[in-house]
Amino acid sequence: MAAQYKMEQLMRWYGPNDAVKLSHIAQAGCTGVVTALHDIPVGAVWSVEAIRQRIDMVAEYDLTWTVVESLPVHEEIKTGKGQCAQWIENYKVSLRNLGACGIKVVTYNFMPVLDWVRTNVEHKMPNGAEALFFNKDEYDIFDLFILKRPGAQTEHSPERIAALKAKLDAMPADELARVRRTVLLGLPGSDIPFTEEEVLALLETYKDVTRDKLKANLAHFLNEVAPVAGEAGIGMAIHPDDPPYSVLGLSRIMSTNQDVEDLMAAVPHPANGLCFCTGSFGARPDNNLPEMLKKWGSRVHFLHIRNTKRDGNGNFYEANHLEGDTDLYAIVDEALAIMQREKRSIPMRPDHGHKMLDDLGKVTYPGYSAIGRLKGLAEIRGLEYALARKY
Ligand code: DNO
Repeated sequence: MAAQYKMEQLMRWYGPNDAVKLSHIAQAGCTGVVTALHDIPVGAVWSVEAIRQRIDMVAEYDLTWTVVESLPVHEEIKTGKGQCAQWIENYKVSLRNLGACGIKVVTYNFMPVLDWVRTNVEHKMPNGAEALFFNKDEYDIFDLFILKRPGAQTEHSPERIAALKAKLDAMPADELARVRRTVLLGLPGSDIPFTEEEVLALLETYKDVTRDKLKANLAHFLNEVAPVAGEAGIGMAIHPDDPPYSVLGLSRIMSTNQDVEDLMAAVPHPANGLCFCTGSFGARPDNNLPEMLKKWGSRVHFLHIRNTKRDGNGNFYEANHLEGDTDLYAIVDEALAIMQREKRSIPMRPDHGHKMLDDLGKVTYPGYSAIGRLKGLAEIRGLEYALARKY
């Protein structure tokens, strides 16, 4: 006997410009892709026509598209300012259109200004493969001396600022340029980084948005859209903060178990759920991932599986899937238990992977080269195959 319900194996695809082709994803053994209409400006409606066109494109390779990542949330929804109400109405229309086309899960995040942040997307592993890295000192150097964010100086001791300044002075120009370029990337599906001016202008709009206010704005958004999603047959899946702590002096509100608890209490609608990203939640030592997955299992609409290795000083790199701080054996075991209990398959994608082998010379989205993700997928698949015998 083996488990009846297994994870649905998907891979992210950035669309027709992605160096990783649909044929590659099909050859990896996936049944579908996770994608988004990245060309549509944030906030604008996704039409049925545009959604159908993408579904048909993917279907040519016998792949499905049922999980969106992301339907982005406009910054004015996060700040609760400007055209907030209009952007929420647009979001509802997009959800109805997506539901009418058979989409089942919509992933989004509520991270202010920047999506994910790293300081190096080409960190050399001892074996020559490349990993994504977040270095706290380098990030603070960017914040203090490149972005020169107002208020940043007050967040550190004078000793730390002096030490960081000394580190900055000793840094080769190309390394500094790499940090700047990488932190400003922050936009999935785009290779056009922000400028410092853009970031500072956006930060201004968050000036009076306290942590409680940001949480209230998220709850307001979800109270509006979750019923619409529910009617459209869609589960909303919020992506945790990455990294799961404050960036640019801004609050982040989806980093811990308590944050999940607050969100579920504020919006009990069953369409309000999680994209359980083991890499993002796992970058914090105080998050117990197997316990969190167990607790929120019925609200997990989508799984991102990857691993990180922390050093205790706020630095982490993305480790091989089975080698970081998170116990993926326990995670996959728990996912199998949830799926059998609830009689459903949870969509899953191997999140990120090292850049390796023939991919090393290619231009790919950071974290999203083909071979590293295929390796991760194969390992997760093997783990699930073995564990499924228990059920
Ligand atoms: C990074 C991704 C994120 C994620 C968004 C979801 O690799 O996991 O960019 O797609 O935060 O909205």
